[in-house]
Parts: sequence; structure tokens; C-alpha cells
Amino acid sequence: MSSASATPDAGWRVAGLIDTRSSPQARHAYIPTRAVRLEPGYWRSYMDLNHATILPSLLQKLADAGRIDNFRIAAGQLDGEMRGRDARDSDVHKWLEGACHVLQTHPDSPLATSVQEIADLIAAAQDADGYVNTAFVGDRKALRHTNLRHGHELYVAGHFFMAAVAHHRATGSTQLLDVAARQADYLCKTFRPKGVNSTSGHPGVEMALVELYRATGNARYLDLVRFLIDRRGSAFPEADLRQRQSLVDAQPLREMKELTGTHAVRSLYLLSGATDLYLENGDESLRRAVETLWADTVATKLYVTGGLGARYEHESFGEAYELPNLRAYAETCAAIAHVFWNQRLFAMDPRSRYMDGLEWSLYNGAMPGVSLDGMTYFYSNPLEVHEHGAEELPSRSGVDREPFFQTTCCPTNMVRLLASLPGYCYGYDAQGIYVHLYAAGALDWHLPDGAPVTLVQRTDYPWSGKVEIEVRLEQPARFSLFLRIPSWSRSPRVSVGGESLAQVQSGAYYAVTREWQAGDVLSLDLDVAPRFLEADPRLRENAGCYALVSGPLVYCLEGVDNPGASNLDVQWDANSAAALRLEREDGLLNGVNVVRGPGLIAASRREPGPLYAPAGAGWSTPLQQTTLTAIPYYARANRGRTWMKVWTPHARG
Ligand code: FUB
Ligand code: ZN
Repeated sequence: MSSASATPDAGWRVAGLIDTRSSPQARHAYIPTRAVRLEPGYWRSYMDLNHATILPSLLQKLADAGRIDNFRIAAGQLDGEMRGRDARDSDVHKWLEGACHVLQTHPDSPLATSVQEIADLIAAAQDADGYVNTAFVGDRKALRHTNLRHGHELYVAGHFFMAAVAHHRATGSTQLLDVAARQADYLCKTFRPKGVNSTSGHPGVEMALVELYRATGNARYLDLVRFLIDRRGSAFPEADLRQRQSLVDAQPLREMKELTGTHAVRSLYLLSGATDLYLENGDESLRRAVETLWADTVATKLYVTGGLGARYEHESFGEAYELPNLRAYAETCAAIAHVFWNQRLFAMDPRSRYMDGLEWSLYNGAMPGVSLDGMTYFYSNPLEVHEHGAEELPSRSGVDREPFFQTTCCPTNMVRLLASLPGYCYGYDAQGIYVHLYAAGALDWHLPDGAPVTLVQRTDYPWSGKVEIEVRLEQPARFSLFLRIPSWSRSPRVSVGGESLAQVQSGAYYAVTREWQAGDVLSLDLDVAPRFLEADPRLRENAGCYALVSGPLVYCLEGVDNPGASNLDVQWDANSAAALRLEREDGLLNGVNVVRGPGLIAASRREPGPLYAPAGAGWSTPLQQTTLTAIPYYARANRGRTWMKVWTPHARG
């Protein structure tokens, strides 16, 4: 945004989640987590749950699994066997990153003690040459960089760099930033044409190195990112094609036109890093690549839930329109990676389509990843579940939540995402302030000339589409407030002081530019009335089906709310669209809007019958009328084993 250079200590308090203030190609910057106070509402309840339950319980689980002791052993403070797979340290780093985000809004949190203890341990475990990774020290030191396909070394380093930057931005301390810089310097010396001339099987380090550059000003980190990206397409020639696709190495990134076969999390992390690099170096070929891949992905490979990665095999994207419901992989981490990528794309090109995608994947792709009590998690997120069929599915099938995983990437990703949520809500440019996400609370920020401004947001979003923003100023000031008008909203309305404003369009930011007076109130009215979506006919599995949405939330049917029906015989009445009712249920699932509407159950199909019949003879099954109740998809699987369905056929009763 400007030409000022980033240096440690400079501006750590005002750096956003990604700090694009000095990025030459960035047209937008984000407002840091600490400037946003969320008040009771949807996101605040998750922030509190994360702080009070998820972070402490997950730290205990990490400790029980030996993840913290691994650092003690590496630091020579404890004798014993290290435990866990090669990527294990990344779980600690992601926890640490999340806890540091919390410290921005809650500097007095008891988590501060654990943060400091872990920061000290990581610093103590750093090797003399700068390397930090408990899986490759001692007698495993010789194995460093010998298994770049699967060893996760750079992936782990990337998560450490993100934690170190978050620690710096939370506390102002450079303790971990210095440790990270030493490790990054080591990587710069190691990964080069005449050194380790390869890249990482699991990307992630790219966006982290760019953020480390933004925090330290060391441009060598950008050179390393470019090197790691440029090696893609020829780093793993010994692997077969499917493996190279999975490693995002089947083609150079700039030549890729789609993500079929690529590992979802790997490719979305890589694209986040490539977008970051473009923001810094303006390489137009990178911009073309990320735009091409974004367009193809959202047009052909994105679940209606904002989930990504259709296949269990290699945890990868499928072909265009290959989006199975029962067997969806849709890893929680992939939806979170989509959030990361869209945030970076928006900084490159501030179009609401990126923030719409971010919001959709956040509510519907990521949030199902944690239970309402914050104790169990989903790795994969199918769009349909059989009542009795779970055992035949692959492990981590998204049927029953689990408290922990050996590779526990998704829970620790949830932690850092939830902790950083306020940092997604607002951004700014030279014209004014952007409201990206609607959530009750207050923003304490400043105008381009430095004058303080507070925005007080009052809303019950996503349960209601009404948002009020009160502007508090010391002096009247002229600037723009940009409101995201989501593409799903019909007939959106904006007014200031009761006066309606013209030409409010969905799928764009609406700029309200005026001389603002203290106490001015801006009102936004979005229509969250429930409605059905249909899929592109090429998505054959969903032919004749509806998905139900209300505002930014995708809904699903669960057996527990719809006794007498099953996922195989339940249908919406084709006439039900006009009869859908949005009803508040404060006592259900921590308080949700349910949707009720007329449905049908093909009752006589319960017994196995002939599997096939002559064409045209039809399956003239008597249909029993019923009222169906749908709940938000993110809240599914919180009441024991039950069938679930997002895409539901519709029929004439
Ligand atoms: O390999 C580390 C993580 O484990 C990946 O990001 C996820 O897809 C899971 O496989
Ligand atoms: Zn994961």
C-alpha cells in the first residue's frame, strides 16, 4: 500500500493478520485483532469457547501426546523418547499462534504463561545452525532434507514462522521472531540451486516466509519463496504422476489451469503463498495463475458448504463437478486454507467475491470442524451421512467427531482461526474503512489523517440480516464506509439516519461517502429469508436436489429433528419454497434459527425391493407429507449419531 519498509518493532501493534501496509501491489490492509472488541453474538461465543475451553484442552492433549516434551528433549532438558509423526511440531506452533492472537485481545489471559513457556522451549530447542524441528535432531539430524516429499520440514517451519510473527504482533517481543529469522536464514542458505535444489512436498512455508519478511524487512525470504515456487513442476521427478499431482508438482504453478488431483490443503496453502508473493514482487505471471485457479476452483470444485477437496485419495481435488456428498473429504483445514487465500486475494483485488467466498467457507466449511462444546473435531466434512453406514466409511469420515488425531492439523487450525476472527472483520484503504464481516462489537481505529474513529456494530447476524453501525468521532470527518453486500442478498437496503441510499447492489462493496458526524447511524438490511439453491446440472449427483440456505448459512436435515424419515427417502415438497419458515430456537444447539417447511417421505420404499424396474414403469411410491426441520450445517453432529443430508431431492406431493 505505501512504500514504507517493515522492520521489527515498527508498527507491530497496527499490523493486520497479514500485514500488507507496505506491500507494493496491495490495494487493501487489514485492521488488527486488537482493534476489534466483539460483543455477545455468534462470533463472540466462539471466541470465548476458544479461549476458555478449546485452547486449554488442546494444550493438555498436545502435552499428553508428548508434543511439548519433544521440545524439552530436543533442548536437553528432559531424557526420553520423542513421540509423534514428522509434522508433530506444527501442532504446537499452530496452538501457539492461536494463543498469541488471543493475547492481542486478552493480554492478561492465563494463556500468557503457557505462551512464554513454549516460546522459551522452542528457543532452547533451536540448533546452533538455526534449525528448529524436534523430528530432525539428535540421531535423526542426518535425515534433514532427505525426504522433502513427506518429511514436512518446511511445513513445520512455516507454522513456526507464523507463530513467531503472531507472538511479535501480540507482545512486541522479538524473542521468537529472532529464533524464526535464524531458522529462515538457515533455510535461505540451504535451499538454492547448488544446495538443496528442491521444494517442500507440503507447502505452507511460502506464505509464512512472506509474513516473516513483512515483520522483519529481510527480502531474502522473498527470494526463497520465489525459489520454492519456481521449483514446482520438477522437484519430484521420481514420483508417479498421481503423487506428483498430490505434491503440487505435476506442472509448474504458472502453467496450472486447474487443481484436479492436487492435495487440497497443500495447493491452497501454496496459492496463498503465491498470492502473497505477488503482493510483494508484482510478478504478473503469478497473479494470472492464482486468478485462473481461483476461477476454476469456485466454478467446478467447491462444495456448496465452502468445503474443498472431494477425494479421500491423496486428500485431493477431484475433476470438475466431482463433488460426492457421502464420500466428500472436504477437510476442515482446506476450508481454512480457502479463508487464508481469499483474504490475500482481496488484498490484491478488493472485490467482494473474495470476501463472500471467505465468509461462506468460514461459516460452513470451517465451523463444522469443532463441536459446540469445543471438545471434539471433524477432519472431513461430508454433505450426507447414513444413519447406520458409518463403519464402512474410511477413518476420519466426518460421521463422529473425535477429541484428537495423530495428525491433528484440523483442531489446531481451528484454534488459530477462531482466535484471529476479529482480524477478518475490518480493513481499510486511503478512502476509508471496509466492513467485511458483520458481528456485534466495536472497532477502535483511526482515519487516514490519524483522527480516532470508533464504529459500533449492532447486529444479530447471521441470525438476522439487520446491521446498525454507529460512527463515533471527535470531529466531523469526510471518509467512506464500505459495506460488503453479499452476493446472496436480495434487495439489500442501506440508510443513514433513516434516509435510504440508492443503488445498493449485491455482490459488491457499497461505499457510503460523506461528512460523518458523531453519532451518525448507518443501517444495513439484508434478507436472510430461507431459500433453496440448485447445482449446475453437470454436478449430476445433485440433479433434482435443493440445498437450503439462510443468509451466509447452509442448512442440513438431521434424523434427530425428522423422525420417521431417513436420508434415503426424505424430500422437500417442490412447492415448499414459498412456505419455508425461519424460526428461532434459543434452546437448541446453543441457539440457532431452524428452517421448517413441507416435506415428503417415500414411506413404502423402506423394505428392500427390486433394485431395478422397466424404464417408465416408475417408482410410484406413495408419499407421506411431513414438516421438515433443518438446522445450520455447522451445528450438525452435536446430538449423537444421526443421518444428515444437505442436498435433498424435491418432489411434487
Ligand atoms: O500433512 C499435514 C496435514 O495432514 C495436511 O495438511 C492435511 O491434509 C493432513 O493430511
Ligand atoms: Zn487438517
